[in-house]
Amino acid sequence: MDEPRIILHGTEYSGHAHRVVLLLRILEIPFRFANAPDEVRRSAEFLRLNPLGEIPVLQDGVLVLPDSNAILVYLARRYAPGSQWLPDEPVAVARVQRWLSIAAGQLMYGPSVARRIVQWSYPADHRQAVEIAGGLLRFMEAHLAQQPYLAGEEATIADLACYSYTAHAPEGGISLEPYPNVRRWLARVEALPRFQPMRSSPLPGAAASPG
Ligand SMILES: N[C@@H](CCC(=O)N[C@@H](CS)C(=O)NCC(=O)O)C(=O)O
Repeated sequence: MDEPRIILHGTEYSGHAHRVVLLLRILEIPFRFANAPDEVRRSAEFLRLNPLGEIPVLQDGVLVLPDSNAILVYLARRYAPGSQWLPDEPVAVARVQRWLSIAAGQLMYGPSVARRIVQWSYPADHRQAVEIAGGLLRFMEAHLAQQPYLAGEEATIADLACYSYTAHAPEGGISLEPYPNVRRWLARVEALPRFQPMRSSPLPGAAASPG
């Protein structure tokens, strides 16, 4: 069988990589997943792909593109132009961008960091991460009372960007029980075509890092 044109460097515990996997599967784009744990990310070969040493990185032919949200934007425009996943209309695309910013902001420094602390002993302040997560989840709960998806009536890359670390917040000691609208939204994302869950974290200390 031919090698797929697209390679996604990530790990199975990385929510940043998982959001890209979700879109690749929804759009039925063939790809190869290249596992890139800590030691790979520190290699000279990987640092040539992303000098920041972070996953995910997408390779599409000669294109090398790091950063999960940049990759979502690229894939939506390149492989699904004019689709619901990244609308053209100015206000609609700005609404999507708002949630991509939240995914790189409060979602990262709240639920994602809390999970890294609990599962992989990441050196950061758990209390602060829980506080950030609480503010975000309360906002999402109110927001999702008004609309089914984060950027409006249809699923977009905003939902994919925010799904993985929200769904796995309990692995960071953050309960989703108080947030029924958030849980209904997670179920909507899980009902999207070819949805595949992210692997649950191992017990604390079982792996060096999420990636
Ligand atoms: N802004 C980046 C952040 C990605 C990120 O934080 N990736 C983590 C793994 S989930 C990473 O590779 N961290 C560096 C490390 O752990 O060595 C993105 O959205 O892709």
